[in-house]
Amino acid sequence: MNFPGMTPPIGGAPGGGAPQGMSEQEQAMVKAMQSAMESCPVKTIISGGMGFALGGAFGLFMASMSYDSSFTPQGREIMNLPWREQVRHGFKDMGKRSWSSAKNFGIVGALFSGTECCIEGLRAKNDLANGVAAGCITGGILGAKAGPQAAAAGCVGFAAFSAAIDAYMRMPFITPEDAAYDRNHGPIPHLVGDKHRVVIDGIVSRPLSFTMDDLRTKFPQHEVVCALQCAGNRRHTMRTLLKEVQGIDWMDAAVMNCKWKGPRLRDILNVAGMNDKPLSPKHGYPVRVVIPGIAGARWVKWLDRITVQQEESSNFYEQHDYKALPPQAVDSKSAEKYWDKVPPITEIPINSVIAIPDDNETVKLSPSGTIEVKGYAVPRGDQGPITRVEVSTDEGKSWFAAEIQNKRANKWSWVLWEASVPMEKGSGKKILSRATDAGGNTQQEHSQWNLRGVGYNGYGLSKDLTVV
Ligand SMILES: Nc1nc2c(c(=O)[nH]1)N[C@H]1C(S)=C(S)[C@@H](COP(=O)(O)O)O[C@H]1N2
Ligand SMILES: [Mo]
Repeated sequence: MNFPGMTPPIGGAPGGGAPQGMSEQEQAMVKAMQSAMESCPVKTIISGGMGFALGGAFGLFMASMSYDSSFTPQGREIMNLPWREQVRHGFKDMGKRSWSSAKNFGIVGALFSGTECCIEGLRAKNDLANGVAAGCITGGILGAKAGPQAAAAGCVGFAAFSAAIDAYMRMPFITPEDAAYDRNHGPIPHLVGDKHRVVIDGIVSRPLSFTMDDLRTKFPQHEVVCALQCAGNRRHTMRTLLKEVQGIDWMDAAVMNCKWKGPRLRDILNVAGMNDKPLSPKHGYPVRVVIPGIAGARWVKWLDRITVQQEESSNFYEQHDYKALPPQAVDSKSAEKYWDKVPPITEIPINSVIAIPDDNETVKLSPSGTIEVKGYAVPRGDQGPITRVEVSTDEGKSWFAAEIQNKRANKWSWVLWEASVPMEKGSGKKILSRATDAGGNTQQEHSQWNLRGVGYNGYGLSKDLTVV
């Protein structure tokens, strides 16, 4: 596993252009972010680096409460944490340290989440406003006994507080750019946004050309949260579990779940933003195609031309790569006769991956004999959201339901999940995961081997574990 950034792939790409790897530090950061995903909001906040805003909100909250319980000293301690410093050093043990103070917020937390739940039911929708409203009500109730003014301040303070929690908690669901994989068949062009144009030609009545400004201002702008996944995601598992394949040795993280923004192709075109920021050169600046549910290879970056035509593109990556060849194609030579008989990959199949624990790790059983397992799952095409993730610690004989964490999940996005599952002590142990989506697609133990190692979606696997 590797998550949610990536493992630097080994080996070159056909057509040149090695993909960008993550530094060790970046990978550590990704791991750390993952542990920050753990559910306690306070823990998350403290690790969050919401910095000034959060400190302020927290201060307001604390000040508004005539709430002299044992958490006051901890509250002070929380406010004194050097946020940025902490973030830089990773969240993990900070999470532990703040856990005890987190527990002291039990009442507040219960009240808060109860309120949020109700509001969510009423609004039948989960967005930032719910958290804010719940925060306001919680803060108001807590402050009420100190009078109307305190109640109002409590409302504002706690609402800000919960907005900050929410915003931060969402980070892992949305992959930040610096944790996102990138894949380039050639060198990254460093284009000048103001000079760039996208041409529309082919069988159109009037060929057109648009500037980036046109794309942003002449068409309604749309946003979509969805997973972008390389068709070669998990190729490493296919190669090691089934048989050698050709292609970059992607581990489990050639995937990112981001927010994309821009005009619809239907409204003439395309996309200009990623996670509320302009695209970076490696992700296609100034404009790329965004096709939710479809393999990354089709998300053309540095887009400069859309040609409307009646036949498939003759582009190399459309015709001579990114196809799931039949198993009879065992090498480049025997593959030749299949390229024009097999359709290009569009949808990527449903998948799940175990991020924690990692292969070869030693894990300690909890007093009740369970271990914590975490990962991601992506639906097939547009058939999400993921409705079920199950985990097995006995080679697939029995399965335990994992908890899906993202209420914001949609039909194209990934979900992050976690499970607490019983496990026997010993070495050479493995854990499996399997996901099901709203379309009823589910993972099988293995997927069919193909020469290019695309679309691997056998059970999520963490192996060679030592359980103590
Ligand atoms: N112009 C161009 N677009 C491209 C590619 C490329 O090499 N050139 N690679 C494709 C592939 S194979 C993938 S998986 C995605 C990766 O997008 P990312 O680099 O933003 O992760 O971009 C696609 N778009
Ligand atoms: Mo890809």
